[in-house]
Amino acid sequence: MINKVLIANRGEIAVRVARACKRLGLRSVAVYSLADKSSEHVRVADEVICIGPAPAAQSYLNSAALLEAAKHSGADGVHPGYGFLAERADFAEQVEQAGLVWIGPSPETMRTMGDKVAARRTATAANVPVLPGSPEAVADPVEGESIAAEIGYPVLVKAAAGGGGRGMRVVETPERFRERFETATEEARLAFGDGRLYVERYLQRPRHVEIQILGDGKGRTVHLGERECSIQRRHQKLVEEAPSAVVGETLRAEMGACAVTLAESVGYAGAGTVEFLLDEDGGYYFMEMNTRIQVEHPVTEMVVGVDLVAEQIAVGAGERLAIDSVEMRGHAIECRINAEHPETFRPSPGTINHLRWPTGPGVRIDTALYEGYAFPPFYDSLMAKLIVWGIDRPQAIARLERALDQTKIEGLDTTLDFHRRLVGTRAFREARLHTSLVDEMLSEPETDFRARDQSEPANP
Ligand code: MV4
Repeated sequence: MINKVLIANRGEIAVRVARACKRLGLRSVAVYSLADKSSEHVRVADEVICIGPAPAAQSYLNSAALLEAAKHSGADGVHPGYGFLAERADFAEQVEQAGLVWIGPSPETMRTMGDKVAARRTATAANVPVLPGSPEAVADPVEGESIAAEIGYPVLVKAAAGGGGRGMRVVETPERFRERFETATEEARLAFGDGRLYVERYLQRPRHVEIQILGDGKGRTVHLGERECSIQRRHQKLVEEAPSAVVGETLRAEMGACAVTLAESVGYAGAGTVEFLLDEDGGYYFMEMNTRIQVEHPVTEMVVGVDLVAEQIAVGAGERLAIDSVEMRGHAIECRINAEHPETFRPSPGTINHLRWPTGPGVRIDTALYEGYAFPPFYDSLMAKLIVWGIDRPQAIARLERALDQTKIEGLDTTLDFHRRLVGTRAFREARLHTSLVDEMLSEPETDFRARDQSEPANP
């Protein structure tokens, strides 16, 4: 049902998708902007088409140019990667109306999950735990305040059209409710053209744990375990791992069943992620569902041995899922290596004048970098993902330390030094992770984040 895949993306994920196409015996078409003529993703695809100038709005977000490229190349499937148009239901609809296969769930499912109020309603209907909150968007601050009083403070007001933290405000006390509600409404209107808000009990320092699912839309859905994604800064994940140190077999089975039930309730076809917040008492609560392949999918691949992108394409092509259930084996950790300053995280584009990658058992690099490449300033700053696997978490950490030491990227600032520091902290080694950890590490380096005890062997 698919012979040729148009990859509507760039960088490492476009390279990743092209490789999966090759493995499946499908032809791939890369698209590129004028800033990306010499990008690696253009070199690994079977065919290439220029779709416009450097700014994403005129290239990778230009749906008309992408559809034209698909038509011109004779592609019959479109893989969106992550970011850009990956979660735009309207684009998915245009792809299907052009007679092409959208490699992802239906536009209707994307629309439901893209509206956080509808997603919460769907989760509630599927008996998936949600935090106490408003069942629908609240009409005005008065209604919001009365719901907040029932829930108890602190509460969080969140944009229905949101995600990624925009249009979100913590409210500590009733006196502050109206003001915070109004600023969040304005922010959401400005960012999304939709000011609707809902209210939830606010969890302080939660863990972010997400379940990977695959569905074929033909009656089979499986979960592939969880990823721990708590190590982030300003809603940008920096390190992800699988499994989570706090998720045992029972909790995994429970959260996995919730994710599968939710996916089945919308006839989910493709790869998806159900995000949960975990509190300190082992409670878990639905947060959002992402209808795309995610940056951090490799940690799941490393512990379950499934090629998620290949499965995603196969299901898109109309095949039934061949996977019954999976077992997680060992432990995987991913570090996102960004072209950013390791302390301020300021973007740092530039030319890679020296590059050396680590090698060895259980080491994987997903990247589109090469020596001499001028890393462009126009798109996101992810340069590479360093993924390690070990039989258990301590071995994975030992391999990660060695791999980070072996890696050399010269010519621009990178987050490598952040990762080297993070893996040495006691909080990380003891897996005491939560969503405020990085902020605390950067603001109070003397407390819990001093280097580990020197008596601890570096490579157990
Ligand atoms: C929350 C929360 C605490 N309580 N909801 C962040 C982005 C958006 N997807 C939802 N987010 C959060 N929702 C309740 N009821 C804390 C966050 C949150 C967060 C979640 C996951 C990873 C990092 C985060 C950083 C700050 C806030």
